[in-house]
Amino acid sequence: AHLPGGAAPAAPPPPAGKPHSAPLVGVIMGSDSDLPVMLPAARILDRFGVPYELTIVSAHRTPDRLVEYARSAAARGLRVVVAGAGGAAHLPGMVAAMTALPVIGVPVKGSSLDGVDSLHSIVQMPRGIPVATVAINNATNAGLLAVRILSAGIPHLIQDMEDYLKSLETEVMGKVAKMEEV
Ligand code: RP5
Repeated sequence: AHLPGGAAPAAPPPPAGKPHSAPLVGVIMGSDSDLPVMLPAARILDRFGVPYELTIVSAHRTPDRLVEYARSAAARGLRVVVAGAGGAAHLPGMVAAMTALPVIGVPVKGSSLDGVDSLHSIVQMPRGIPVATVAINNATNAGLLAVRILSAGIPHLIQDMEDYLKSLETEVMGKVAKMEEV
């Protein structure tokens, strides 16, 4: 796995003889405390031979890194982002707002509220910006869903989706202009 901006956590080396290839999936999480929950996603991608990167991107603590990561994801060659977070779990939704790539959210169970807080934060995305949400702590399903999405790739749809996101932004900015006239 590629690990932008940090030392490698427990990701295994690529299988012997396998050519080094650019990551297709970004597996990100809000904190290093999420790693034990998120590692099964990486293990699934290993199993299918899908190259990925694994790193920490905190919506709250590293907001600039979040913007840079999400905005550059598609251009860097990623095709799916798997984002795990706990508590007020903004990470998957904010990434989805800043990339046209599919984003899979993993609600991470914290020390209180049994992870229902994370689940509700991630699953209740308002219309327009979808996050495919798996069950609490189920990073295995996130990895599997990423593989399924990759298996159905139609490149021009990424551009079409970027255009759609732009149209949402334009629509809201029109409303901002109107509200400022009130
Ligand atoms: C979130 O806050 C992380 O995704 C993590 O699940 C939770 C707690 O983070 P730590 O206090 O353990 O770093 O941002």
